[in-house]
Amino acid sequence: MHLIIGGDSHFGLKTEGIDRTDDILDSKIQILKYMLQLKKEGEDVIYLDMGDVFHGTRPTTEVMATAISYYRTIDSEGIDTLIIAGNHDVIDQKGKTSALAPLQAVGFKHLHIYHDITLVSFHPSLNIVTLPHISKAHAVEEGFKTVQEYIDTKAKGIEEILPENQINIVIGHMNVEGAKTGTESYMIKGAHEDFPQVLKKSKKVNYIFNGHIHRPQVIENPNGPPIIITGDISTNDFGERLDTKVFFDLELS
Ligand SMILES: [Mn+2]
Repeated sequence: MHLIIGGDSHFGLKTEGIDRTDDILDSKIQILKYMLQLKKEGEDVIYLDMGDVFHGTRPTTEVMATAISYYRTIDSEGIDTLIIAGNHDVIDQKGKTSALAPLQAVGFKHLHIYHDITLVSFHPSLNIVTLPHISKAHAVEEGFKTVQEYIDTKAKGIEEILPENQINIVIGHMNVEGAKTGTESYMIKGAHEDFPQVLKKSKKVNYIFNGHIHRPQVIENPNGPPIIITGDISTNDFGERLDTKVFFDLELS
């Protein structure tokens, strides 16, 4: 079983007025080709898409069509894809979800989109905790004063029910203390919440992957697994011109 992990596509991004859809799609297609090769070799593949699929909450019809067409190809190959909403996707308004709503409405069989903190068990002994960006409106609707309070409470409840002796993976779109940022201006947008301590320190968590921060890096985490920051998949601005962009392949036996 291979988990392919990458995030922060930012479909719809313009850099200095230049439309970046083609560059972003090129990077996404590299991931797709890699997954198709694994499938061809008879491997099981799950794609974890780490948030900020779209750069803005109102993507143009062209941008949306590009994204739908991309995820349709993956879906038709029978590859399960989990997307967690990022701060750029989410609409901070009561009753609204995110720019991902049209993708969800297509009704792809293998595409799963998460706007809340949940525990997903896809395969026996493999569990994935989703930590998407949570808006203020969402937290208030759930009866919390702050988003951090909601995240910490919900994360605590999930940590308690995490099965022992299974593979438990957390995927987040949060701030991570100690991370070096390259493109702050893209990230800050309505997102000030920290990765919940309870999951950072949990002895039951085997792997932590986190999007949101655009510079790929590994953050030491003395009481839990290292936090792998997946970064954005293509160079988003000139401040990142020297960065190497990556996606991850986690092979589980
Ligand atoms: Mn981002």
